Amino acid sequence: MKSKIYVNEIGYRPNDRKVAIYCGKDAVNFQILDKTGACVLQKVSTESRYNPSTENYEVKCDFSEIKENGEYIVKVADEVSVPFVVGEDIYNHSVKSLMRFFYLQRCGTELTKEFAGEYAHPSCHNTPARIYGTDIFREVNGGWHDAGDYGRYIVAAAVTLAALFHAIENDESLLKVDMQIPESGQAMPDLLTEIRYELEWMLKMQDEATGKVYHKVTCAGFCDFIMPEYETEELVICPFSLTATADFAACMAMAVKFYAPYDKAFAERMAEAAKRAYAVMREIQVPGGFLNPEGVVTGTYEDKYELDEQYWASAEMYKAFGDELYKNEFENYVNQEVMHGYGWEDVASFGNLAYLSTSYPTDDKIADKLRKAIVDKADALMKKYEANNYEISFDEKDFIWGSNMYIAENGSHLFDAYKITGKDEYLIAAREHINYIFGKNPCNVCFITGAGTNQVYNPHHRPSAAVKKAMLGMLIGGPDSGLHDPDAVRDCAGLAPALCYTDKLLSYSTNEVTIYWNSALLMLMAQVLS
Ligand code: G3I
Ligand code: 9MR
Ligand code: ZN
Repeated sequence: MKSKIYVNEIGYRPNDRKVAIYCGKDAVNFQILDKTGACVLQKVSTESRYNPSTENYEVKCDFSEIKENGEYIVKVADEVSVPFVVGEDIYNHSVKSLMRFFYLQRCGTELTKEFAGEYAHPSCHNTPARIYGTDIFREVNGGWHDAGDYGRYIVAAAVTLAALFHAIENDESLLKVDMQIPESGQAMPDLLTEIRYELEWMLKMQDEATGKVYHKVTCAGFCDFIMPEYETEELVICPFSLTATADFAACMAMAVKFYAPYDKAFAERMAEAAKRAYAVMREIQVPGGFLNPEGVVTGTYEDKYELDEQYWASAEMYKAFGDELYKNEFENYVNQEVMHGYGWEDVASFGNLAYLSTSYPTDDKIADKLRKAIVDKADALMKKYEANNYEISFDEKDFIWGSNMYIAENGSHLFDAYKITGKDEYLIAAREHINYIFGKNPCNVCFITGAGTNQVYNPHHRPSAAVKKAMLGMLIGGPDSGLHDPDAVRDCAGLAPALCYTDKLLSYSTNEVTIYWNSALLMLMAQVLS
């Protein structure tokens, strides 16, 4: 539905802030109508303000006083918003579908109709994989397909699981969600069962002899829009990388405590794997980091800055095992320039959380320094948030590939500051990032497939394309002003940064999905909605 009024298309919880954005040059009178068409609130918007990200003027229509459950629309003159709901449980369905996505991405196993519906498929990618440049083959079946493609990448896997673990830490009720997976009903909560599916694959990607971890397993190139069992080219395991090995160590260390109560032997295997990876990660020094070897053209997750991964690993190792060595190494990394973030590329923020939450002794000065850096970062984000009409901590330069993940990530940074300072303003700002993703954005679309009124219909996701129906519960990448694919160039050239989004199957730079975008959103939702 074309409209100039943008709202969270799912809705708002009764006591949350509620703002709609109207696109126009002047302040307006706006009304909130209930389901019967009766006007339940009439107000004047804020003054209009120019927005460099949209190259347009917008005003805010704040209707936070509406707290009664029900269905509503916002009306400005003849223009109406899509209908939305006010209710306490509005996010339950989305959370469940965001979680079920991981099951539907399972590789190396049959997905049956009963659990996967139209996305059912026989087992895939289960031939032995060639270790690049050798005649050695290795069984690395399992795990989740990374994204719209069928590759499996350690860096992406590790940050996905880290975010999911933080989601659980912040909202234990996620462990009670019936994900409707084949294992549902067993003693282990569904989400932990699903995460274990990825962990078991990651363990297979560690070399027994050295403890080093292979960067990824994919075919040499990307396949067409086919179901996974039809991608039958040889699988190639790419060389070890420092980022993969460090992230692997961090992730395995984190996982231990979640599984120890259910399966001690599995937890011990992971502890051992983490220690072995950590011990050798620094030996894998390749100038410039991992790059695709000759002949392989799939995703690289290339990353020139590898210190943040080591920083994160040392913090998780200390938190999990308490050895002085890990503490000393972390405290050494603190004095160096590391990249903070919760994305695949910059991971140091995970390290901060680990150090600040360990039950082993920490250095007060270092802990204070970390807390100050977290609050400073959030304050910088707050400035952007206040300046942005859509109430996201972005300026016009921030709309890059996977912008929706950075939206979620920034929300988590704001939440971190809330936890440290207790100041509600950070929490309120963090929640606005969720409203943006669910439809309060200038693209006028709910960025989670299958949710809202203005939906994403053509995600760059092979099973969705093969079945000709968008799978539910996938956070798509969102606007990317870099115009990194031909469809984005064709549809978005000349558009303002925040509008560089196109719902085209071939627009992988704006309309793809990934496991770590879903997990970033789940982490934020668990933090600020529970
Ligand atoms: O970090 C720079 C930033 O400093 C700069 O201002 C900005 C300007 O464009 O670029 C930033 O780098 C971008 C980087 O993502 C940041 O995350 C690159 O331009 C952009 O090309 C890069 O995109 C990555 C893409 O792979 C291409 O490498 C995405 O983040 C990443 O999510 C994506 O991952 C792919 C996998 O390789 C394969 N599977 C699908 C998956 C999703 O598209
Ligand atoms: O489908 C691929 C997607 O998962 C990647 O993120 C993207 C960038 O690496 O590449 C996509 O594959 C395209 C390839 O790069 C160029 N030819 C068309 C492919 C499918 O759109
Ligand atoms: Zn597969």
